[in-house]
Amino acid sequence: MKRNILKQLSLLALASVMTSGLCAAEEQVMANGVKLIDPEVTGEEEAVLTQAPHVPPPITRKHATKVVVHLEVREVTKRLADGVEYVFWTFGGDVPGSFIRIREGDQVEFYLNNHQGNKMPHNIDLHAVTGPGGGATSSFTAPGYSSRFSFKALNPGLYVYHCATAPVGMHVANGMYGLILVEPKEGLPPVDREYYVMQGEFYTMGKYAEEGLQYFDMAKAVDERPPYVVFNGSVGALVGDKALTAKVGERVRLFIGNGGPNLVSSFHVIGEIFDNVYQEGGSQVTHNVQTTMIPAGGASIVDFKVEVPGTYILVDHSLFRAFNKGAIGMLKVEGAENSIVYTGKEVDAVYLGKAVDSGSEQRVAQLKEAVEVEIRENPKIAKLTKEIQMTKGKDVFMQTCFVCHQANGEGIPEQIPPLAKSDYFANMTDDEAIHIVIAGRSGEVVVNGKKYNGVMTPLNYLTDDQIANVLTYVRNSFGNEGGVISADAVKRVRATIAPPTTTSQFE
Ligand code: HEC
Ligand SMILES: [Cu+2]
Repeated sequence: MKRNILKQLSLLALASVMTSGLCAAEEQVMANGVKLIDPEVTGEEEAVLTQAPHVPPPITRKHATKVVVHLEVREVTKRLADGVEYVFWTFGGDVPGSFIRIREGDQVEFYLNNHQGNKMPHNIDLHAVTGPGGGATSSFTAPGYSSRFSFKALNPGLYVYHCATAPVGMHVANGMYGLILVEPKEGLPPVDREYYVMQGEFYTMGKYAEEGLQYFDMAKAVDERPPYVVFNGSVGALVGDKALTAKVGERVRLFIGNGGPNLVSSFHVIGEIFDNVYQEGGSQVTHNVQTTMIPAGGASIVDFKVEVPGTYILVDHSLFRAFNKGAIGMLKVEGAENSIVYTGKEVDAVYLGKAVDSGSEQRVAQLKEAVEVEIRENPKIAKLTKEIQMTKGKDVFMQTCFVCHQANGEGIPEQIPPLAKSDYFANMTDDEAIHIVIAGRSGEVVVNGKKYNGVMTPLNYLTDDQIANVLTYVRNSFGNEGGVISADAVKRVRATIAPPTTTSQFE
């Protein structure tokens, strides 16, 4: 690994010369001692990087400069959907990676920093780079190292960047992509709002919405069967209070990318028509477009004026991706009604929630809304919160406990003890109940006067929330009466139990 790095480093100067013909504004010394200076470039600045959906401010300067970019690779565990976590590999800590904005003719001095806490080497291929690998050959970086290379932004446009370390598809599937905008010399026409939206698929071992930490599934990736297709790295990243916003009369520009790694996006905003589309992120502008195609590893710039207030829904118009896999976002437009352009009621979040979610998710969403209504000093809150736990806990029960303890907790005579009206369960402390789920149980047990002698396997792969919810469900179902068990209690008990030798249900 280290040797490889050194080799890459020694190739750096050479690679950057090959990349751009002329190199960074500062003197670039070639192997033969000749110094190269880009006569077009004056000054130097640090690039402003932003996380989606934010975009760095438009470039106002009228000359090319040297732009220094420091981009840090982080491997982070984050939310993919409610109750679902994933280990994302990121450029800048989030999916998609930080938005980079430069100007045509700029000299970019690029530092790729691979955080020391990471496990994998990474590199970067920027489609805005002219040169071998788009920078990938010069930026292969081990954890705890930093690589530098330089390039000149020859072509204006909106470009994808991504990791190109083998297995490339996997690095991209884990979230290693972002956008770099090379503004044309004359700049882009001014608009009121600019946003950054990037689509990508996630290939998880579990089905869509299956709770817990999810691992990458190579077979599904090869078959191009993603459980998730999302905007900005997670289900709901642009929904509700995270929706994009605008005011009536404003012009909105979206920089849209598609990280893939496999699917082509049919990007559409329900209820809007794109006035201008820079197809595939290039310089050709078409007008009056309903749906624009964004290839994997491609991008598009669209802008449109918002004339009517309401909620506009961003989708991949391959609609099962939108309604069943997460490819949905929102643009909320506030302002005065314009009944000449449109009269009638708007699509609202609740309606959409019904289309998106499963039955129990709907119920949870409704209850959460009710909690918000009651939140002002009302004793009903505790009851509603308990109901949320029970609704979620039922899902866990039907996925996990039900095969043995049966749908109504009645158990199986002589084999599996009942949970319904179990005196044993009723007399058990919450901590003991938690302990059984995490660590399992075997040996003789007497429940309601009957002896059982079986094995309950440890269910330690369930999350703290899942265990808290399922036990709360069992405590208050099948004729049982009991209280609420919190995720904190589970966490506390889990800490007292020695970690299992196998940690995942996939082993
Ligand atoms: C693989 C089958 C299996 C699964 C899955 C399973 N259990 Fe059990 N469970 C058993 C067996 C068998 C026993 C009795 C163990 C013994 O004899 O010591 C038991 C005992 C119990 C007991 C104590 C005895 C009683 O009836 O009160 C509780 C509480 C319990 N399980 C809860 C759960 C919960 C909650 C889940 C789901 C999160 C679950 N179990 C999943 C098989 C299972
Ligand atoms: Cu990588």
